[in-house]
Amino acid sequence: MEAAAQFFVESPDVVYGPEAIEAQYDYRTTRVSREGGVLKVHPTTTRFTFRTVRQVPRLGVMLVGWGGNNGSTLTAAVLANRLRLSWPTRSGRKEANYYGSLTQAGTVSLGLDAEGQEGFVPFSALLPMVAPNDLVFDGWDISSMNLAEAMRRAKVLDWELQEQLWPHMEALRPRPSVYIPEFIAANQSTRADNLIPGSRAQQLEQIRKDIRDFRSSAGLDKVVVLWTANTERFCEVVPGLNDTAENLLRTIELGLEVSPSTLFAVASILEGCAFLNGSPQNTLVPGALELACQRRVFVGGDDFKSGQTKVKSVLVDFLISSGLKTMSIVSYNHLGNNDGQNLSAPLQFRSKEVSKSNVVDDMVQSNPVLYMPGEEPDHCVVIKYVPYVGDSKRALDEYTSELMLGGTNTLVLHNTCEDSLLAAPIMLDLALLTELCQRVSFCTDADPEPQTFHPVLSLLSFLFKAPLVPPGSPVINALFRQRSCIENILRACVGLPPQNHMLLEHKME
Ligand code: NAI
Ligand code: DG6
Repeated sequence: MEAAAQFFVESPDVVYGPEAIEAQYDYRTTRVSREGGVLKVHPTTTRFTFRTVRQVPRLGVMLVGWGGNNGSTLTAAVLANRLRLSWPTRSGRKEANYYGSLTQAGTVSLGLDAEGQEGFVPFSALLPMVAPNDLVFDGWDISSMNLAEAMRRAKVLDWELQEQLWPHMEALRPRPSVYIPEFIAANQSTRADNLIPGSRAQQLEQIRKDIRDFRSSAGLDKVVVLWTANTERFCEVVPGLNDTAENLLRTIELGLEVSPSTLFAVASILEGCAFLNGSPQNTLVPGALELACQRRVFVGGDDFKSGQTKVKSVLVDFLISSGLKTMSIVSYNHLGNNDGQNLSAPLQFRSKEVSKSNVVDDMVQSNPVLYMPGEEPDHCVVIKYVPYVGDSKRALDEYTSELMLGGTNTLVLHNTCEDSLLAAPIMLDLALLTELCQRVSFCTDADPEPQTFHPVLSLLSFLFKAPLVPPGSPVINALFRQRSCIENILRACVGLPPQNHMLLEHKME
């Protein structure tokens, strides 16, 4: 990859110090109140000071499910880029890149020059970010396969690329993990040959030791933990069991019901490491969220937003915001990788169905002209396991909307692509953006005490199907609202106004 383009903001509000970038920023927003059926709108301005530490750390990423399709593909992608690999294919020579990563392959417009040309920089140039090629990987898997064998098992990458990567991945071995059979599909049991023995409390302790061991043996400043293991069934939230941090820790101590993913979340939080959940299940039960808030550790989730859902969160936003009344969404997909096999079991499918189904709620609720209170489109999600197609997922969608004067508009989409090649760059962005957020602090004129973002890191919503947000905060699913949130917060950190697309200077005589 090219080195990130550099830019500086020349403004009395922005100071580039040796340790940090400090920016004064006026946050202009509106507050709404309802009086007698009338909305009263109050513009407000809050003066913020953002501070971003410039020194990027040596960052380690621990993947739970490291030997899976996503885990092995992400590791391969970073190695292929670091080693600048290229390989022949039947359609010509390909070179390693980070396509699909918002931070590495997305850009931000910084404004217009005198000729009306826009100046773009990569997203990663907005603020100092860890370079993906510098990431160090480790992780756990219930399957003992080394990462080279796991890459071969995944059948995602071209053979020639696999051959080049093999010697670099052979020595990478997942650490043993926690296997509780009732949380994932029974068809996964043959993989489970790499397990942490002992009680839940001993398993928790072992995971914590693994994190500490990785941090010290690899000479890391920070570690982020990311769940990319199999989708689990939902876990019942039970008062006394997992509803508070104290109860959850006691549950682990007593060996009562806790999912493997929650055990990993608790271990990460106790080690002060951010934890991100790439699968749909409710890993971050209330007790885990409370623990994260108590320890001021970032958590994010749930379920990577990679393909079909990403398109849905653009298309339905487009339809409803254009004034078309979408009444039926039918999403069908089939895939043949191990994720698909796990999702062929009803309880694991149910976790995914829930996460895929709630993604248009905010768009429907945004338009009371079209939808009466409580009215919503039919929304059906089907997933089928078809081994032959492997990681190459097929997604078929049908959107039916009402037009004026009784008309009907039906859109049909068919998307085919390697699922893991969509997920891997999202995992990368999650690690890089989470780490960046750990270096940002801010205060306001009214509250000069520096603070960090809320531990439930909703800024990551762009990357998740079912974004977790702090209590009371709205859930945003619309993709470009989510993207604007990240872009505008990063812009604020260098004292730039939000991107408003008004181009007023070109609308005057
Ligand atoms: P995969 O089945 O290839 O990999 C999962 C790995 O997790 C396997 O190697 C398995 O042995 C391991 N595993 C299972 N339980 C474990 C445990 N308790 N501890 C450690 N390892 C464990 O699946 P893939 O395709 O890599 O997907 C991973 C997850 O990401 C799935 O939950 C999937 O639903 C989710 N996801 C994938 C997306 C994609 O586009 N590929 C998008 C959104 C979510
Ligand atoms: C079947 O849907 C497999 C799933 O794991 C998906 O591939 C994954 O959740 C991605 O879903 P989407 O809707 O973002 O493409």
